[in-house]
Amino acid sequence: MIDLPREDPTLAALIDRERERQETTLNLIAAENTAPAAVLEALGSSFNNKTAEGYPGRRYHTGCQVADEMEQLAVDRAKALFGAGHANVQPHSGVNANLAVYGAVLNPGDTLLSMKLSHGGHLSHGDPASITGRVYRFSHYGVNPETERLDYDVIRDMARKLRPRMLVAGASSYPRLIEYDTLRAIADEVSAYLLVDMAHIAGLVAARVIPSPVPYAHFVTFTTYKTLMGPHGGTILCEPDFAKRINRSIFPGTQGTPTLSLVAAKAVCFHLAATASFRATQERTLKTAVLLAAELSTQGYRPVTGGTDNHMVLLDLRGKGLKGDQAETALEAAGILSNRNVIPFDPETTQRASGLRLGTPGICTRGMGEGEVRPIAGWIDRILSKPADPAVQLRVREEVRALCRRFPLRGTPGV
Ligand code: DSN
Repeated sequence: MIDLPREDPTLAALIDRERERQETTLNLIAAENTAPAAVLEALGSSFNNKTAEGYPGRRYHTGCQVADEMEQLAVDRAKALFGAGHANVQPHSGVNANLAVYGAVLNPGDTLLSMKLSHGGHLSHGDPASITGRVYRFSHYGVNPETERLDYDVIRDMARKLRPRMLVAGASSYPRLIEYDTLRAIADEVSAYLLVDMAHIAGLVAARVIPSPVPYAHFVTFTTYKTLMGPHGGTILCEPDFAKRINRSIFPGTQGTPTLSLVAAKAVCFHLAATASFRATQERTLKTAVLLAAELSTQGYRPVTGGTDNHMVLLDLRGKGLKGDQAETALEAAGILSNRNVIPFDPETTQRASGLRLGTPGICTRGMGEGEVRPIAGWIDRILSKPADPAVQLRVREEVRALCRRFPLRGTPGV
């Protein structure tokens, strides 16, 4: 940074401290990642200065020739990356993307069927605390109490009874694959649309290391900053027949001018996600998550569903006599970042939670792999075995720092 320290030293110092925090801690927050420097450069580019309501070739401002070319590039790259018929790259966020899909084909008061937040779903899938839950009438399916996995027979029965206009799938704390073909068959049987929100797994899908919902869903939404390693923003993919309705639902339906610097950063992100090195990172992300679940299992922690098929591990801490908030705090003191999370049928509140969600995208992006996961699992166990012991936390903190020095972050500019 050149100008910021001079123009605004207070803010520059905060950026520097945040970079230092990220550099010296192990990020196991499943919803986070580190964007490459190229993505951040696009985010901080001249496109920030351009207002461009509308879409390429149909803007409400002049001077949009370059912006049009850039947005079209982002759209084409998103379509090619995921094999989609249409892409809208303007959503400011994943929630905006979901809102726009609902608004494109539903009326307020319509019935939808989605996964319960407490079983792994997302706020924007109709939770009462979200505007989505106030505008539409959502019912929710959960996981089977024995297997802790989706029970497609139950979902089918619910769909037959409810006749929802839309079936919503996708989750933020479900560590298993979702059967998109089965869900599409259920949706077709009851004449519902199928929306899959693949925010958490978009990078794994882009790298083709897990199955894609794109061939099965009418609509697919995702954020670009999680496994996909891009900027904070959303994208909608859909069949070409819905393109006009989706575009209108974003602008002017729910957003004004797109944040063009964000669109540019998404274009970079889609470009990088098509490379061999991105694919290698996603493969490592998957393998290390499976290993993390296995290592922690060996140490007596119970992964919900017994393991993982994706980048996250959801631990049930009840067998260890721990709550999620205690575990999260103790680990953070040692420089290991995670988050408390409710588990299916959790007796605790979301503030306490019986679970801890861990993810491997952050550590794999900085180059760590299976060799590093074993000691990390050991540190987690050492901390959680004595969660109130600052001496243990201090010792592990030093080991975490040493590991972080061996795998420096790339792409987080400091002062
Ligand atoms: N959806 C939230 C999460 O999974 O943590 C934020 O990305």
